[in-house]
Amino acid sequence: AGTLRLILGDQLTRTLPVLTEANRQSDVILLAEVKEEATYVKHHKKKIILLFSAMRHFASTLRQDGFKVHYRKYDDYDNKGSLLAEVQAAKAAYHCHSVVVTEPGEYRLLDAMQRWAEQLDCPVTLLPDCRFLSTKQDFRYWAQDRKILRMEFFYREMRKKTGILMEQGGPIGGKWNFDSSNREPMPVTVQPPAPTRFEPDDITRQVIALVDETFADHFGESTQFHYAVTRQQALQVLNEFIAQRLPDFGQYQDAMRHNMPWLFHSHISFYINCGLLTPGEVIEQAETAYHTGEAPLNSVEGFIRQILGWREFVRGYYWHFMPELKHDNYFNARRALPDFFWHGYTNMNCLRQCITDTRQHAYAHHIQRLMVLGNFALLCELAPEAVQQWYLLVYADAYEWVELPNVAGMILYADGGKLASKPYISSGSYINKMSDYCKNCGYSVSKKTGDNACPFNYLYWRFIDVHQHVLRSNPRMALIYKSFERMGPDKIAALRDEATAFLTKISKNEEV
Ligand code: DLZ
Repeated sequence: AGTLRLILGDQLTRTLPVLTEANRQSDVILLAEVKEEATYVKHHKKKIILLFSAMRHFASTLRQDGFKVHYRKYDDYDNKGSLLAEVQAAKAAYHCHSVVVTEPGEYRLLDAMQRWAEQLDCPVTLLPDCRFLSTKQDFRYWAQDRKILRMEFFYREMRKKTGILMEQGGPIGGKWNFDSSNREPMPVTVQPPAPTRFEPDDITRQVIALVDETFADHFGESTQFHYAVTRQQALQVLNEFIAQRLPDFGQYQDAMRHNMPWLFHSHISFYINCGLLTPGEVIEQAETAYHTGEAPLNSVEGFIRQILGWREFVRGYYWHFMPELKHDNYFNARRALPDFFWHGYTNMNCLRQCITDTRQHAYAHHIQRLMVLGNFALLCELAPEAVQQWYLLVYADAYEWVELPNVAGMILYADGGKLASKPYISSGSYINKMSDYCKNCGYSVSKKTGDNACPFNYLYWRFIDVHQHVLRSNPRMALIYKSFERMGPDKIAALRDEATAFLTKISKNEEV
């Protein structure tokens, strides 16, 4: 009898110690598709297809390499429905004397696993997740004496510690951050290359049929599934991104275009977050592209910052502030999610575009998530827990460790500014500058009030008005409050009335 080694659906990485330390003769590797994980929120159909198919492919490569694998399909007649029950059954079937698992990415599951040793009546070892370039402890140590936690400073420490994009002790190019060159709208003449696509093989087709049958009531479309489901395919996505899109990624990373979800983004968060790619190899390839002259520094630095800075930072922040983070609600926001967050039918073209992309692909890029959908959620004071759940289930790259800090901290400012230096709100003019959505919208982005005025305009000024007692003292809001003062009380009252009428409409799920 050996050790039972559990691999979760987002831990599909060969270099994890749970596998490198395994004894191929005596140990058993368990992967299990279970109801508990697939339905604790009603994940997007494509998210389930991606994970189940990637899990099945991963299991088959393990078998080819001589591991003893116990794989539980969702529709196996005696599937037990939970990870604990599957571990229990496999442990008994193979007479294992101990269980080893890589620590999970979510607090909920880690909390449950703390009780497993007692429930299983055997030693349960949690191994660290080495797919991050810093540890939870590193973050705690960095955070302990700081009043404010800003990604930018954490990121600089990471650059110094790893030597990535560094020369002679300083940042390559003389600056840590090149975002001032990374905010270009995308001219209509620019045509981004098509994303890398894979035709579903037999395994994926079986999973699609399973998901269509079993998760019909889950969010999103299962049609036209073309994501990578193996490490080899994920590497191809990475290589094609580096060669074809990274050079332009920087300047257009905040741009949005009607009916064009993919643009110059990498589309690899799916694969990094489920383990098919490691953050280290992705960063290395991007850095190499800079040194060989294939991509400019503003693109490479901006891309690497997302992984070496932001991804590491939010993960540290998550574990530092859980479980309280989940219940933070700085603005006391209570409104339910309007129904159109699920179906996408609204006359506001920007929201319609972003929700349609999300439904179709389980993907939207960061500015769609932050400055269209998130901006709207914050301005309308949608309840944080409902918004968090939405983001967690609709995106195929979302696990709570990455979703919650982004939503509670960055999008909703629900943590009162522990993560962001100001609420990320904007009127319609920002969306108009960065996209062609407004040109195709029935609302008029240039109108602040009156018939057809863009709701983002009056919602924005209402928010500035209603929350002035807490926001006015923020130096980053000073300019906005100067403009606000210049408006005068009549105009402010008119904006507030229109906003209130709009909020009443969405509370009643009337068409907007
Ligand atoms: C997201 C997900 C889904 C949909 N299904 C499974 C599953 O059936 N089996 C499994 O091991 N993992 C699944 N996952 C990923 C887990 O939810 C994830 O490991 C935890 O949320 C921790 O990040």
